[in-house]
Amino acid sequence: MTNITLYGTPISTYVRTAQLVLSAAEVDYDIKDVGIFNGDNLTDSYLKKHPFGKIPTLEIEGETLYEANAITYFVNEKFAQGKFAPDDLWLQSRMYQIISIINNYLYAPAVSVLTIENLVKPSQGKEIDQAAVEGAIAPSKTALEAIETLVTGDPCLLSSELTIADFYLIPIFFYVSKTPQFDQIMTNTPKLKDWWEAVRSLDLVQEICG
Ligand SMILES: N[C@@H](CCC(=O)N[C@@H](CS)C(=O)NCC(=O)O)C(=O)O
Repeated sequence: MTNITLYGTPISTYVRTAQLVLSAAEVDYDIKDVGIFNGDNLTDSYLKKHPFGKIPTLEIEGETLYEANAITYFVNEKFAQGKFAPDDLWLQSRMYQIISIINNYLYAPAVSVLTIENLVKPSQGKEIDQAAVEGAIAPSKTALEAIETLVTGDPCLLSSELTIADFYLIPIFFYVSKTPQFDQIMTNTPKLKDWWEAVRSLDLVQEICG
């Protein structure tokens, strides 16, 4: 038992983002499973922690912290001396820009549609909504191409070191790279292709996503 608890199911990309920063910062924590397909996230007790019923939520120092953005910021500052955010103002701003693109433009088509339709629904015995899949290709491609223009690092997104932006994008790539539309949405993103080849086999990535 530790005094840090992460609520959420480890299949969630946002939970994995939190796990990546916690592990990279070598923080011991417990994970309490809160499922999203069985309604755990909408129970009264969980809604008291997170009024929007999303995962993850972190309990630490007697406080409850939700939103991956807040969790990754806190963990990075508290336990890693800020090393997972670039010092340079422009690179740090680019990091937040990539995170914002992921949250606002990539997650919905790439995770809520391509991942759920191709990888989750068949495992639940449900039919794939092909129209939804077709409709998610262009917005996924647009978001990835926008991120591509911001990649200045090697082998990581912004430098030679992992940042919180990598921790957001890795769990999404872990799923979307397994979908039949991956090649199609990645036609114009050679830097992201190289990035994914470099980071996918890192021990940290295998530990959390593998
Ligand atoms: N803005 C939230 C988003 C978190 C989020 O969307 N989590 C997904 C799982 S990856 C979830 O809780 N889905 C459940 C639902 O929407 O009912 C954050 O940054 O933490």
